[in-house]
Amino acid sequence: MKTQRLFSAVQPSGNLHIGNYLGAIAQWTALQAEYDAIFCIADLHAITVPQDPVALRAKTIEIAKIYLAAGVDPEQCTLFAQSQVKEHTELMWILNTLARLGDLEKMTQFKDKSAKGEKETAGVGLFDYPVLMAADILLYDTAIVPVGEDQLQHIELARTLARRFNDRFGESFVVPEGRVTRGGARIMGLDDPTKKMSKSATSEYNAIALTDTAEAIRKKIKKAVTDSGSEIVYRDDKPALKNLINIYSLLSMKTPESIEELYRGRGYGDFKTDLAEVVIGFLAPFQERFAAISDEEALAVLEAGAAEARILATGKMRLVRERIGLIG
Ligand code: ATP
Ligand code: LTN
Repeated sequence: MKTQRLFSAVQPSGNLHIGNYLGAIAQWTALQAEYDAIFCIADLHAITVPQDPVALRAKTIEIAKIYLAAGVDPEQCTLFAQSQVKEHTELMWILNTLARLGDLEKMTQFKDKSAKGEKETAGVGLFDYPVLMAADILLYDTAIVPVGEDQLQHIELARTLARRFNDRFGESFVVPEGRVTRGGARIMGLDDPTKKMSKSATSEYNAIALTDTAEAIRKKIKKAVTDSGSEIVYRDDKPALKNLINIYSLLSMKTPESIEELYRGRGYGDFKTDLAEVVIGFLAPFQERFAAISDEEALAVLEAGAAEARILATGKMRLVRERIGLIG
């Protein structure tokens, strides 16, 4: 009997990359047997920046297929798109009345994404984004939220809002905890090891997408920046190499030390050639499964998942409305 709830989501805002996989999705598949897991495609979060309607719909279905191909198992968990369950936005409004401007102004993601010094033109949705994320989490009495490190600040806000609501209206929400993996929590960009690998990076050489061809992967790894020197060492003062060894290690199950050992006396060339093959070999079975799932199949999984989620969400909102004194 699974007793604790797990919730997580990814936005359908670009191509999912190995950072998303190693930071978030790999944890999901490892934990779904142990927790009562709900996985969501955060399409309402994606529209906080402009999206083409046709592309957004296609991307949402693609992400569902990626989840399934990566091993998210609808027999063991619930999977749906955020916009299919209207209670997410309803709870967001209520949490908005508890969130403070000061809470949101601290958020690094907002500061990064609203072009610097251009607060006047940044969207309100982008600013309010963490409150919608808090609603996603709190709606389902979530205990743990497996994510990459960049999302911990948002989870902290969900914790604050849960406590604020509970203090004011009585125990209503579980205070959730973020969970990051060792090693995979922050995969850095291949073109710039000082910034995290990101879906919305401008350079195509920043990230390896889960759906990249073998040829594209070889090219990206060849072009990946490296540090000065020529030895293959896993050290903080060699951030580019450390990131590449980290990816090698996580995808091959070899420790960073054994990788250092393997390439002792050999240069970056050999290391990069092998790393490309490790990534390609890891992604091949995933890509095969991905290609075998139809859009219709993915949509059916989402519809069934949404039906399950709606039952939980309507129950929770009934309690929330009553606590606040709303008559609706
Ligand atoms: P963007 O950079 O466009 O905001 P993203 O690549 O960060 O997009 P999200 O949808 O924001 O993607 O993140 C989905 C999940 O993947 C989150 O749990 C996030 O923490 C995790 N994640 C994102 N980038 C990385 C990364 N470079 N390393 C590890 N985990 C990551
Ligand atoms: N904001 C998250 C995606 C997201 C999420 C959530 C993650 C939306 N709702 C709830 C965990 C729990 C991101 O990765 N950009």
